[in-house]
Amino acid sequence: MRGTVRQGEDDRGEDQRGENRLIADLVAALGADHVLVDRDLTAGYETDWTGAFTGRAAAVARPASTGEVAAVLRVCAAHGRPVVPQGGNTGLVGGSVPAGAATGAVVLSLRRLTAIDPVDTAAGLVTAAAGATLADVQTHLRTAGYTIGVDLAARDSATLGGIAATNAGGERVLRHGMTRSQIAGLEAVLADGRLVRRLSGLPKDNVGYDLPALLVGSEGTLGVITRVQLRLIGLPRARTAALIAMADLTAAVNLVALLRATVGSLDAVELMFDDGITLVCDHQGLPTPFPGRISPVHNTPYLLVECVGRTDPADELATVLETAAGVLHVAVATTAMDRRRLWTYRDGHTAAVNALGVPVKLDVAVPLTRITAFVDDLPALVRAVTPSARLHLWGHLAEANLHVNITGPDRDDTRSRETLAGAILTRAAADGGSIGAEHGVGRAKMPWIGMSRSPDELAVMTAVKHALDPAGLLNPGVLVPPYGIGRAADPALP
Ligand code: FAD
Ligand code: 2HG
Ligand code: ZN
Repeated sequence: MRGTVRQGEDDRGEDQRGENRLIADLVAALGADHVLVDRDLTAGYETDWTGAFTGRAAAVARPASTGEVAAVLRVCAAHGRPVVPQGGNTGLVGGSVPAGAATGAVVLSLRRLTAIDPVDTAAGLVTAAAGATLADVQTHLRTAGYTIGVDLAARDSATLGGIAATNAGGERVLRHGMTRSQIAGLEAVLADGRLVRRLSGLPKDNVGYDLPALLVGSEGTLGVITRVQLRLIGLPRARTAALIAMADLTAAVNLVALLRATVGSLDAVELMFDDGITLVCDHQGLPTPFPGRISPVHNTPYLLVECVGRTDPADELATVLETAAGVLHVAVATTAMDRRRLWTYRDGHTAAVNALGVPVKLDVAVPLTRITAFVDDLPALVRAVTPSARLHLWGHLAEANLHVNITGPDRDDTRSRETLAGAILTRAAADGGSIGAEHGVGRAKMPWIGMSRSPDELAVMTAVKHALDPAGLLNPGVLVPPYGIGRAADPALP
């Protein structure tokens, strides 16, 4: 008995010495100021934006260059220590924090890599370090008369590296596609410190596998992105936004098709509902866009449509809206201030929902032909699991992407939360949809990944992961089952 206790003490002593050596090697690589171990300093890196995922980190490493990122990864590889890359920590699927299989990992924060290169107008590109925020890049470009085709409400904190790593969608996908289609190149460091750099800026460079495309959307599991090169878009001279209250969701879906077919300047079509707008108004102390509720009975759907062009697109949009079926009310905004006011109703949803408690957060795609039936059936699906739960719905209608948030179940009521998620994701998959439309899989969607990817596809993903990160150190538990040091072997391994 005493021997066993002593053995346990020996193990703990050895663990502590190992921990000390890891920290000492990280400090040797970055300096003591940029290796955080004090709980007060690490806490903000250990819990995700929603508050649903949390775990202790061995340390937070804050490199300031690609070379320092490589040094951190070499130290972690030598110690067999998992690494969780982190940008702005605005991710919504728990992939940016050291939770679950990544507990005890080193959080590798990219936030000190903030350099943005001068705009390359000849090539039509901008290159920036991974830790630059989307808002900083947008501001940098605006002064030169450009923008990029990615935009989302977390722009002030979300980083280019995080946006690339999650292949973020956002509010401009209709015209510009998701992040992957806007990335011209990138630089990344692999788990063992090797570098992949594809930043030539050449539009034609067709030599071999498209490694940047593979790293985009890899959620920190294949490499740490250190630089991102994006295609520029000329800043539109004129913009018009319109908030449109619709008779019902079917009319809204039909209007999307009509706008797509007839309004060349169409840039965004976002979906909200009356109760979501009311929630945002209550949360931010705003007036409702139209006086009172549109309908005392129905939860009226709204479209927020934006058009952009060299000349004012307002007339083009108005002409279509005047005769479109199911349009109840329209508020048009042409000035920057009025447009911002309308977008606040849209962009305020995530924060307003989080203020009610940690939501069950789902991000599905459902074919537009089935979306009305899916939305109609949701309240009963939710009630069947948690009668008192509150359902919040909004999304990117042109991409058939619905954000389904449910508040009510306690953060620790894992059973209700997983039953709810399972029921809704099963329905989305049965309708030919996706369980993860734009936020990624992270830790949150791992139990259901098999609903959207076949066993063969999952085996190929696992093989790719093993090829790039054989020790399984990068973001374990995300996208493929964890394997490697101290973990059960992955049964999917050959
Ligand atoms: P983090 O949250 O830090 O990380 C996200 C994932 O990427 C993690 O798995 C992490 O390990 C990995 N990662 C981060 N940086 C790197 C790197 N340099 N190299 C390798 N891996 C890395 N998402 C959308 O798609 N569309 C939206 O409309 C949208 N709106 C949002 C609105 C709000 C209010 C919030 C809070 C979030 C929203 N998101 C949206 C989710 C989130 O903002 C995006 O996924 C964003 O791209 C994450 O960027 P980040 O820098 O915060 O990454
Ligand atoms: C959005 O489009 C974001 O608002 C966040 O993707 C969605 O909070 C959410 O569920
Ligand atoms: Zn979204």
